Amino acid sequence: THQPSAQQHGFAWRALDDACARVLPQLFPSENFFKRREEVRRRVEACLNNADVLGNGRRLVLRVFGSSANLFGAEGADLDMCVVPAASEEDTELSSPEVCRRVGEALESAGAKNVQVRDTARVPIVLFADPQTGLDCDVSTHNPLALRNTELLRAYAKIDGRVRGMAYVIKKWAKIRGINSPSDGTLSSYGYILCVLAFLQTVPNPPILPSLQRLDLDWPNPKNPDRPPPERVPHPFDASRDVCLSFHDPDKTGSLADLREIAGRNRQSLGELLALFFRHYAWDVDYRNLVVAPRTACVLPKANKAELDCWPQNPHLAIEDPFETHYDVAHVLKYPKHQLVRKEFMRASKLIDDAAAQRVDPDLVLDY
Ligand code: 3AT
Ligand code: MG
Repeated sequence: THQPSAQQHGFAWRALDDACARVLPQLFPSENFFKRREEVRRRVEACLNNADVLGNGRRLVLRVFGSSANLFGAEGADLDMCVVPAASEEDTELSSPEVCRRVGEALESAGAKNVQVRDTARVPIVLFADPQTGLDCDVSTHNPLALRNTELLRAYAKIDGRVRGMAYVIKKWAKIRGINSPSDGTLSSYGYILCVLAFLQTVPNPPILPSLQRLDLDWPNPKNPDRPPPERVPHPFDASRDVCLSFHDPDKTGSLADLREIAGRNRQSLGELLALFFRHYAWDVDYRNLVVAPRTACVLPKANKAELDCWPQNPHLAIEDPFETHYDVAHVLKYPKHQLVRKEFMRASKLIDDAAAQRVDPDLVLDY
């Protein structure tokens, strides 16, 4: 097909910028979003403590993770919550199916709707709808890595407005195109956000994002120049492994202004970045040989990953979890769903190229 000229691309990018400007204000949550969700969290926390789900009067705290806390949440998102013992030294068997079942019973007695207890899942979880607000909620009983990856995503979101802008548009696009449902074999929202982060680290020139996990090792720390290496802790579900939970948190290190200034040296617009994002995942990624890895800010060769079993050399998209480095967040994508997702990247990329060539607005179904 005819390749659009630079000037024609400019036209399509501006049209995408306009579409984003129309759509994003509808996607960003209202001011009440956090307040309403905090009320639900408190109510559920009180309910579980009243029912003494940890036993022997031990108190728990419910912590919010996922899109209600990572700055990538839209109004219709579910509320993801996780049980943490109030006294941190308590060695409660939180991952036991028993705690999960007691959570389910307590919620059922309190009138929660559609309670589903998944006590044999890797992360035991109870799904339900809050009776007062109708909000879809879930409570997992032991999920420290999800709490940590939520903090990581939140830190990235604060560095540059284009991070949130892109993630909201891609999440919405994936939902509309029907490719955002891990239970049907397509990618989770978390997976798409990791793809956006890896893209912003590696494709725009200069890069918009660093790897905060790498910066943790490299950033000068005047208070402690002889900092010990980051600590590795036992993996919460798998005693044979350990994980490193450190990352450079700009809020805690006072480096946010510096990171924003560095990101701002890149002047590419949201529309241009979206066009490049679709083209990158449609045509440029060597899916057979490479792993998308926001931990390192570069793509990793599948063949060099230590845990080879987890990284078969097939043409599927593979995404390394930032903390569970043996875990492929995209493992749910099996043939033919990986092709479906890849074809959607191609479709979007072609629509943008066609729109550029014909000077019409690209129809990514962004407006609705
Ligand atoms: P939505 O707005 O609900 O679509 P989300 O960011 O809340 O997006 P999910 O509900 O799919 O995403 O997942 C909730 C959180 O659970 C996000 C992340 O902290 C954690 N999580 C999800 N999938 C994985 C995974 N495969 N590995 C590790 N953590 C995960
Ligand atoms: Mg969620």
